[in-house]
Amino acid sequence: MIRTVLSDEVARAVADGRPVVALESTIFSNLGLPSPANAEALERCVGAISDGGAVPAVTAILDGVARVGLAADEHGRILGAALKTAERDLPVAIAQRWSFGATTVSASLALAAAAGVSVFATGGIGGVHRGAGASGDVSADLDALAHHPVITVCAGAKAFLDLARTLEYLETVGVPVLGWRHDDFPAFYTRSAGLRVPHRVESAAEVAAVLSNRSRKQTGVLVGVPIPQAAELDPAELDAVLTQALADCDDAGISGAAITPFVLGRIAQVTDGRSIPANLALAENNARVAAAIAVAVAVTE
Ligand code: PSU
Ligand code: MN
Repeated sequence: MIRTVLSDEVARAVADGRPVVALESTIFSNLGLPSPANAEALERCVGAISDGGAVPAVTAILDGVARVGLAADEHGRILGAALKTAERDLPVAIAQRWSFGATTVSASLALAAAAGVSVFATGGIGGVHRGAGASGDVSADLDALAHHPVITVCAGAKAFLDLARTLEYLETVGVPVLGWRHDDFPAFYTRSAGLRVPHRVESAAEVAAVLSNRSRKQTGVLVGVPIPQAAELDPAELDAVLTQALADCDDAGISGAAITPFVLGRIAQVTDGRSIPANLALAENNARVAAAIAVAVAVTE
């Protein structure tokens, strides 16, 4: 297993079986939210986890070391320029001593599992891209969900993916997908894209019980939490922006990892910046729900 360095606070909590919630660092870096929203997002997510009675554990590669939990005075380091670090990039980031490797969902799950942390909060996971039949673009996040024993709390997947195929993939690899007090799989900026989740849950205790009763002990659990109603964007407006932005990507030859920043920039532009507070609201809300789940898991374990 990959060697991780835990902060003192996270190490003590893990040793004592107290609740911990891992966070990724990509959303807080220059690859995710623009400044100063990224700093606000970090503060609100960390605050929501602490207020919920859990210990926040930001994951990152710093100076070639895989870290789980950062000291408060290190938070500034993850707000800047980063190299995107998915799970397969972790050994390269260590071997080449990257100054700051920003963890995606897949890398965060790998580090959380290695550190003994069983709950992780993020904004949106990666998934099956539209047109994946031709491009083959399926996020490594899905494979990581299937192979690390961690509960991921998200507001759905990235806004512009093929959500139906993402759900099909998760079914095939045996990841339980749960709707948090909600019948539909959330669609990031909006509460639903019209797709049902296989199972709805009402409580953190239920989620903890799902984790402890899995037949395959390496498999994760995915919890979809809809964006709070007050922060939701207009689904029709969003759909139009996405379709146009993806067509523009095609025309301009933008592909792979460059798609996300381009499309997110376009959404921010067209919604007059309203996508940013929406993103902060859903990230904080997920962190709050993840803390409650971590508390329930700590009681169960
Ligand atoms: N969701 C977003 N924006 C992002 C991501 C997710 O709205 O930037 C990040 C997360 O870190 C996620 C990663 O794990 O993108 C997935 O990237 P890819 O599709 O290249 O696997
Ligand atoms: Mn990809």
